[in-house]
Amino acid sequence: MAKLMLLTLLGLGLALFRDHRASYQARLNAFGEVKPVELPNCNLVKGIESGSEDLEILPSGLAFISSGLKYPEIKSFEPDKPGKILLMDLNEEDPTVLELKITGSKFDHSSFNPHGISTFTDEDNTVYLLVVNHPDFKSTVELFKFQEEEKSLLHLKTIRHELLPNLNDIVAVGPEHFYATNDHYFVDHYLRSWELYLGLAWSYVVYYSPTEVQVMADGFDFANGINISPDGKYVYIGELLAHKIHVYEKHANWTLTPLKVIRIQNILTEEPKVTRVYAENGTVLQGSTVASVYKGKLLIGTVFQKALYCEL
Ligand SMILES: [Ca+2]
Repeated sequence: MAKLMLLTLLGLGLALFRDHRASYQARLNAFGEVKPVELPNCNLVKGIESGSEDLEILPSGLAFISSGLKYPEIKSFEPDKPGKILLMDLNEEDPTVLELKITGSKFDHSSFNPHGISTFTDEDNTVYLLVVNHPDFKSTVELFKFQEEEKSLLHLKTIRHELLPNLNDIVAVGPEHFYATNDHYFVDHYLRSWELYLGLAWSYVVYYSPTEVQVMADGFDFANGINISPDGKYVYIGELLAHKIHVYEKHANWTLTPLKVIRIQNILTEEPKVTRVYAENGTVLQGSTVASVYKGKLLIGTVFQKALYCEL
């Protein structure tokens, strides 16, 4: 009898495992095919070989690029080198990248592992760069002041908080104020794997300021990129494994109200909800994560590899 019970439980477990495996593969879009969509004039950005996971372009055309992310189970072409922040001036004819020097005595450069980034420009035109960092695979936000003349970043502060345990991306709404995505609920590596595999959708978004830290949205199946509309009224959150982009209304007290969900589907039909401007099967770019536009040009970044600059 005990053996029968054990076998039944084993059978049930295997069935559950198989069901979850199928849905896990669908969530990852593991067997999705990429039909190429080409742009007429694309060039790989010289000097980016080990990732450009996130980037942001200032209205002046200066682009910050986060490069060299090391993440469990993700390939790194420079495993022994710290990550870096690159600067690219998109006003140049054939723009190249320059590594920004980091100054400030309290910053440990050797463990720098930059992920999502965001800028905030003050009333006096001071540009702050906020960077998600994973020193020793932990999560912090590093606050820098951009010094354009010196082409450097002055490190001002490291922000850590118990509600910021698994940071992916941030969007700054003040010099020390931001919304951030936590892409997992658990910190433990083993529990994180199960959380993802079972599709628990416990990932969440936090508002941080020096005086208030609060979960503002939750229930995501891997909350990933986050951004804000140019008028500052709406916050967009990418839900990676559900293939959705959520649009939230931002209120004066920083709370978020869900407005609508854009599903990334029917992309190649007559009436797409989203237009695909560029697609490629991995021979040029692998694992693209981010793209932004400046004066008719498109800059595309990748998790661990190169970056591409195209005319739209
Ligand atoms: Ca970002």
